[in-house]
Amino acid sequence: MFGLHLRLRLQSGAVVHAVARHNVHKLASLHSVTALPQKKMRNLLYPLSELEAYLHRSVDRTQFQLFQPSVEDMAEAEKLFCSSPAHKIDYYTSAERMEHAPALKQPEVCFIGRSNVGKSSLIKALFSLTPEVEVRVSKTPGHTRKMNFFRVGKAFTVIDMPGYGHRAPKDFVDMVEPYLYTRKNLVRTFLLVDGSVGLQKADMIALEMCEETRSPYAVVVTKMDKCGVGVLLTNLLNLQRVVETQTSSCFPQPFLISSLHFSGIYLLRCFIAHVTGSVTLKDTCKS
Ligand SMILES: Nc1nc2c(ncn2[C@@H]2O[C@H](COP(=O)(O)OP(=O)(O)OP(=O)(O)O)[C@@H](O)[C@H]2O)c(=O)[nH]1
Ligand SMILES: [Mg+2]
Repeated sequence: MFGLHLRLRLQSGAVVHAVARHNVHKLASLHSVTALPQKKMRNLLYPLSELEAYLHRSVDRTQFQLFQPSVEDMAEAEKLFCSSPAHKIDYYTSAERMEHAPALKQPEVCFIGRSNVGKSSLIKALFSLTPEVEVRVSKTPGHTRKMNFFRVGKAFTVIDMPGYGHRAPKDFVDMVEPYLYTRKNLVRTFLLVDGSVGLQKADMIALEMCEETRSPYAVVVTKMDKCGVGVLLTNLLNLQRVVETQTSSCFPQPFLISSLHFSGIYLLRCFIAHVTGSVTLKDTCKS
């Protein structure tokens, strides 16, 4: 009933317009997700709340529920990810050094993480309602070698970063660190961690670097489709413990995603729209 009600409310506007395009993935938009059975829909929209069922009663759940906007709010946010003549989403430029970074005024969000963790795939999934925006992904680690800037109309900019770790560009530190420390309009950094392997040593170094910059960041747990619930929960709880005990600028709620199955993509779109000030949510904690 809830899904039907929502679908009716989504009948107008950019969401439906985007779905009508040929090469848009069938799960790219909320419109198609709300047509799914309730449980499947919840899995895709609020992946963390689904995992909660497996947690022991003694585990504190409050940090998993900090950001749980309504589906209507997610739909508002989703409109920002649909390109139109008045709101163009496009690849803007690439930079190898901070000095080459474009002088843009819009708020920025950037994605960092180990090579192959799924940064470019996540950005591709976020922009899946605008498939003409080309975001290159690859099986080979170290594929993204520059900072790639994508403009989302006049609302905000998304930056795909080169990875660190195996086969990463040697100058990752020269490129990304200065950006994180000095970029004035950077409103959120997303640190990606592979859900199937959990926090690695290189991730801990990145986490410390994010802490040092003192600017807000959030952790995104990727590839949740690749591992079983047991492994995912173990890695997630370990991450929670680290965030709780060793960080002060990290958003306490991790974002769980699968760029392959679109789990968590709608929620992350909404969080990005929220932190960049592009939408005013009615309620950040209502599901
Ligand atoms: N199963 C699964 N595979 C994924 C997911 N996200 C990314 N991948 C795969 O992981 C590989 C690396 O993805 P990329 O998005 O290119 O990774 P990256 O972090 O941008 O890598 P670099 O640019 O090398 O730093 C590709 O083969 C993707 O198809 C996911 O959610 N699930
Ligand atoms: Mg990449």
